[in-house]
Amino acid sequence: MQIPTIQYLSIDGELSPQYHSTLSNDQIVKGYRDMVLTRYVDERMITLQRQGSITFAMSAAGEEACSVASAAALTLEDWMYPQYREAGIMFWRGWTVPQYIHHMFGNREDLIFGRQMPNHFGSKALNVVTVSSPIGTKIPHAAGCAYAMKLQKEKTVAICYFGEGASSEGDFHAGLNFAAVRKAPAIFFCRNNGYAISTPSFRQFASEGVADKGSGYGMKTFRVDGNDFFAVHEVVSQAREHCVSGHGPVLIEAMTYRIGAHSTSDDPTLYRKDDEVKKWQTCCPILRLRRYLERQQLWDEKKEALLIQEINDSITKAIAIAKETERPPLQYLIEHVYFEVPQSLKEQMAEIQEQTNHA
Ligand SMILES: Cc1ncc(C[n+]2csc(CCOP(=O)(O)OP(=O)(O)O)c2C)c(N)n1
Ligand SMILES: [Mg+2]
Repeated sequence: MQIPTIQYLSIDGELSPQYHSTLSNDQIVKGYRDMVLTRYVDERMITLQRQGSITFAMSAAGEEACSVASAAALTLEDWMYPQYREAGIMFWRGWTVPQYIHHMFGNREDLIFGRQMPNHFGSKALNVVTVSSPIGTKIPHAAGCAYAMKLQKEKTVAICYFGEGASSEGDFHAGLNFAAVRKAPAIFFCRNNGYAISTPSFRQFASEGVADKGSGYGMKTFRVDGNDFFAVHEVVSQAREHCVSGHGPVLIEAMTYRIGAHSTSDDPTLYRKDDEVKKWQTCCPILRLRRYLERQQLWDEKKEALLIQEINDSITKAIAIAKETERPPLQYLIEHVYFEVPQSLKEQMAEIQEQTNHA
């Protein structure tokens, strides 16, 4: 049985009459601004990596609606478990450009003091659990977090973002099954962007998609156009309502496309055709929302030019400051992790310090 894809916004920015927005114009404009900001920050970070200023960068190009529109449907008390293409959730929740760029440099102002790779952000204040590289490992964590919320009778949800590639991990199956059986208020948000690095989704699973698996585990499931800001917002709002009403978890498969490379360590020209990328560029979630805003006379060329100027200036300023900001002290490598630093790590640190002194 084919699960239909929910869509409300056409490529030309026309909204379906069946859709009734619960978003204010201010929220829609904020969503647009945060999506554009995500796109520009990503582009500049890739350039910085090429210049040798940062070690690594990943981009959410083409997938910005997934993070920003879903974040817009949640409350600040809801916990988020992002993968690494979800910078948009950070901007929606109020992270500033300098905070993001300090993180990308892993310097002393980075909240996690460079202990993680770039794009592996997190913030306790924003209820965003730090990204970790091993794919899919956050899925059972989010299921457990949601179950704890249920036991504590909190009217909140935990959302976990991952790619379609993560659905091949054992953690995906364990996490979904646990959440379904325990009726945990968890939203599993799968960005099906067509690829897991170089592996196309048709080589990833024999099922029609990821959504079928939600039905298999007995949970409410949606498939949505992931490049449609309104449709993503609507299904996440409905999923949240379903969760907090005690009906158990929800799986969302957001159909989208990774326009850029997997990361700065990848060359996608080796495994996919340019035509495919060009086709998807016409469905760009940012362009679609801009066309909608222009139709509503909420946006125009002048506002666009001002926004781009503002974003570029803030990024340029933040990069200059991040470049001048000290690295975290070396001993932070072993501090703030254990309650008491183990002897073996103290010895390793002494060895590193000795070598640094002689260098
Ligand atoms: C357990 C594990 N296996 C392999 C990797 C290497 N790896 C990093 S990202 C990635 C692809 C993930 O694809 P997907 O889940 O579709 O997310 P996307 O990058 O497309 O957003 C792989 C295989 C990893 N980080 N962890
Ligand atoms: Mg993928």
